[in-house]
Amino acid sequence: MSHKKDDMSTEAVGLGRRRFLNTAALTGLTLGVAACNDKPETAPAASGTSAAAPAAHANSSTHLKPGELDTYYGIWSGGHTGDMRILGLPSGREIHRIPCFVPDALVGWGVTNESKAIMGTKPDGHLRYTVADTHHTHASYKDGNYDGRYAWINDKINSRIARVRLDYFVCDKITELPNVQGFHGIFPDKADPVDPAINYTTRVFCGAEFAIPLPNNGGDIDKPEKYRSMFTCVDAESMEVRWQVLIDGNCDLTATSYDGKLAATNQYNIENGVHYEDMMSSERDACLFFNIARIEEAVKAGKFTTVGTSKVPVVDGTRESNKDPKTALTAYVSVPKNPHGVNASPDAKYFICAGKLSPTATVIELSKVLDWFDGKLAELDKAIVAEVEIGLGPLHTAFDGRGNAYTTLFLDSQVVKWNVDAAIKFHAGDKAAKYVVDRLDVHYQPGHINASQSETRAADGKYLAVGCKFSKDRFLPVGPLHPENEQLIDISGEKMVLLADHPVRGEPHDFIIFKRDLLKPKQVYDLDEFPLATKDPKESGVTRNGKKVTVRITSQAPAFSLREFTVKKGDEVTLILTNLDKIEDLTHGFAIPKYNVNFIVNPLETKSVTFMADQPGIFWCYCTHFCHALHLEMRTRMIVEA
Ligand code: K7E
Ligand code: CUA
Ligand code: CA
Repeated sequence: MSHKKDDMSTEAVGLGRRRFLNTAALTGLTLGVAACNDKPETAPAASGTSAAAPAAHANSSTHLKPGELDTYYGIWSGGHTGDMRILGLPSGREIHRIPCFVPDALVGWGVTNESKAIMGTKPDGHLRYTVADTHHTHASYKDGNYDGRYAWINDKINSRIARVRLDYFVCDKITELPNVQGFHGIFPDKADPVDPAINYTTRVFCGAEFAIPLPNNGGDIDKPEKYRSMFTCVDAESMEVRWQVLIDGNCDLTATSYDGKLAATNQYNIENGVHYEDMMSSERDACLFFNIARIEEAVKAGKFTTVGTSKVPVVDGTRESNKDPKTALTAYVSVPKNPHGVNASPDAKYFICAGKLSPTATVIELSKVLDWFDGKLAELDKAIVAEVEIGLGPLHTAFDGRGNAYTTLFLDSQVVKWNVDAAIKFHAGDKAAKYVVDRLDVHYQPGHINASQSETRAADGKYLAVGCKFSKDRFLPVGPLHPENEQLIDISGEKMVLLADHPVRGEPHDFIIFKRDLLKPKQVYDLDEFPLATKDPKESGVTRNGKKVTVRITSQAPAFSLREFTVKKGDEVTLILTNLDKIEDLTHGFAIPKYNVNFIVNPLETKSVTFMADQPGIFWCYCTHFCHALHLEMRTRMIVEA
């Protein structure tokens, strides 16, 4: 098909409903207003779509009886709350929130010294950042499936990546990426490109969205043609930045191949435009591939520069410098138009880019991209094995492990199920190949989509979750701010069946779903993990070193080890609390009125807080977590002498 036809011209699509929405969408874009503010057509019985009403059998599959456990974990990005949410599926119950980038009063995230050290502080001891915007979360791999070690999540605002330990479900490291703004897509590698023995995640790739002057210190402000974005590799263990690649375009999502050789990011602004009309001026942008082994060879050989005060090696991955396949570090595969999302198929063969401003999905065969790097494929564009129309505003794609892809259609408010092999046949000229298998109306304007085990070799094609950006009329009205609507769909059969609506606070964006037996969380800490632990209640007490005072306390229901402790006005107090209760689910809290202190300690956990004793008086430090029949009585008295 001609590339000209891939744009959002009304001729490109035949159906009346789509023609209508198409026009509206284009108008909306031109005006710079989200087209989806218009109430979309919602007729669930639109011909050619599955009925939106749940099938009779569907209810039983999401409703768990009291006491029943879910069969899948879902890891959801928390959006503006800056946390990671743990859901049980298929029930959709939210089980846990793991604070990462933003303070959290329950656990004392951003209050305790340990969490502040992870989050990062200014010289005055205050948190460096208190806002975040998380989008994408992915977990570590081994043998092409999740191995339960880590999950990572991005903060777009401040370009931070957080790592969550999946044994304790806590954030243990945060790294701020240098030289970038709008860090967006994130994906761990699945193997090492050179050493086959390393069949697990050792790198995390991070794509940045915005192009900025490099260094961004006041120079080149009026020279947007010099602004550039970067692609960053972070070490999965140390969480240090290994290297960066200077690129053209703005990164949306990131994907990685199963053999570790390739990473990719879809570029929607290959025009390097500053305004949106510039960003959509070209009919095609790019899916940008990174040859990981070559990049790391270049870094090893010293073929890199650095930017400003950053010491991170930066290699040149711009289009102009990488035209010769024999030496190229990157490959820009041309895809239409302002593409959104790039996703790796579970058979390890393809990356799929959705067109967003083109009604198409593009299928890129990874072995052919490698052939190009090896000089065996003359034209890089020949790595595209399908580019097929699927509907309006395609964004993200998930897989069922049976050869089908499921792509969200933002403008059509649909999920389209399409067969990848049939699409490839159609693209090759077999016009009888029917690649669209099913369409399902969703509610409304879906963005991310993921299926159970979708981006692993163990894709099992059971459940599909869709993050709908608009909920409109699906929940009780609560004023102007509507929740988003996470919809769950049964994809075990030929037709998709809508199972459930769940309201969520905006805006989760992305999530993964996997079998519960892949995780073996621990429910009690090990005191040896905490250098500050007070192992014996007899070690409790107050020690003074000039104006610095250390208070050691332990908790064992229903009492703290100290009934009271005394400090002086003007002291810098460090309070270390160790929970010596060692049975599951016995958490204590510690709150100090007027001192802005509140945190919890889980079984055999130690945390500390440091504050200035600037207000004299009596302060009842109380347990905040209902732990015992004598929970209300569980207190200690802080006496601050004038
Ligand atoms: Cu994951 Cu919007 Cu951040 Cu798509 S990107 S929705
Ligand atoms: Cu300890 Cu409540
Ligand atoms: Ca563009």
